[in-house]
Amino acid sequence: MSTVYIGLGSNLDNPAQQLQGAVDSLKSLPETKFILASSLFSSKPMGPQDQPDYMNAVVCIETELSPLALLDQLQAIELAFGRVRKDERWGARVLDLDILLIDDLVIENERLTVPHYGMKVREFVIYPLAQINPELVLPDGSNVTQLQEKIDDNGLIIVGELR
Ligand code: ROI
Repeated sequence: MSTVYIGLGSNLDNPAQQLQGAVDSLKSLPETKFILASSLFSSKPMGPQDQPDYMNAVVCIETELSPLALLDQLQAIELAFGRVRKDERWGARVLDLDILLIDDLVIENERLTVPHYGMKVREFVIYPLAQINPELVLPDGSNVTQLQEKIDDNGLIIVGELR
């Protein structure tokens, strides 16, 4: 059994509804127990600014799925919920599900990098993570609450709760 943290993000097609739909799907993953979800956070886009604000959240699950089997499941959920019509926006995903952490594992292969690249400097990952587990320590020994204290919130706000 592995404890896994997953980052959720959306900025298109009713982002709050996308994230709730994703949580509903995560709750019915095989061989998996849903542990808890952070609040729903609104965040300013990282990267190109000519796009809508994001909704972000982090969830914790316990799973018997292997890392790549879990990745397959998450990519299937992204496809089912996330895709917009090709003529609207090429390749745009309205739902991103990122594996952030799997126990203390460090994984670097073609399909999957864990811990998630860049998570330590993204307020929309670290704040929700610190909310659901302030004691959490990353494989490199850094504590999530200490990371949070170092990162500007960049206007991040709690706008609701996930069911
Ligand atoms: N910015 C925010 N605030 N939230 C995201 O989930 C997010 N995802 C992305 C990029 C484009 C990096 N910016 C983001 O993929």
